[in-house]
Amino acid sequence: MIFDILTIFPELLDSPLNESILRRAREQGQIRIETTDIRDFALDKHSSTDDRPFGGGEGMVMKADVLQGAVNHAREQNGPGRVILLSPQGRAYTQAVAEELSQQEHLILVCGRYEGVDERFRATCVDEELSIGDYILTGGELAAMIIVDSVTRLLPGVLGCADSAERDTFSRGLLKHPQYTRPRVFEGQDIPEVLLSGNHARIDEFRFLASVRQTLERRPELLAGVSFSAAEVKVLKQHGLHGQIMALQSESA
Ligand code: 9D3
Repeated sequence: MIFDILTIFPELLDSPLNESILRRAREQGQIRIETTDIRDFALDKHSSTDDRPFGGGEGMVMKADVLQGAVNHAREQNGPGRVILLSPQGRAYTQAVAEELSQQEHLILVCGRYEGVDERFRATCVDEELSIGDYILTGGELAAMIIVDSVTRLLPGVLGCADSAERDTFSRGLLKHPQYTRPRVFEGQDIPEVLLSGNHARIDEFRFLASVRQTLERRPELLAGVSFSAAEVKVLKQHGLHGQIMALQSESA
């Protein structure tokens, strides 16, 4: 998979792309990441990448002609690709979108800065606009890193079995249960007794209930999309949790 990242601050991307799993995926050739400095495609003697908005007002707008030059360069280098603009106006990025993007061969990620990009660039060159959440960043670069990180770990062979993608928080829509390691007692707090029992059926049930309780407390809206087996429903009923969950699931239906 090829990620082309178009930015006016290519150095901002260096350290996240050169450590840990992303570094290994690059070294093993599972991903290729190329950064393009948008400024290299500026057309005037000052190398401008932005200009004042028609109609007046605060802030600067990234120039459509310059951005188009950078996108065309990425296409010439690496072939056609899906052009994604990172912006606060985008569709919400989720694990489902990550899974969809992981099926593509070439993503061209365009990082905005300033107040935004010229609407005609969006209309003619952009396939999809994505936001990573409802908070304000200084630009799209860190959002692009989040997309590279979350898509890369879904590619076949990138994760070892120890960190397999299916066992994660979002794979079944519940938050992960709390975990413990040595020392057994920390700050006067012992670990739950059941974890020392060696009874794996009891441990699985304890962890399942801890996941459900944690999700109810912190992210109840996630429970709307979770389905439970008959055996799980029985456990939820035994612990008085079934009613609450049914209420959350029917709210959204
Ligand atoms: C004053 C209006 N702001 C729009 C909500 C202006 C503005 C704020 C921040 C324009 C650009 C930015 C920079 N942010 C991004 O480029 C960005 C972003 C974000 O701020 N939040 C969540 N996802 C993303 S993806 C790109």
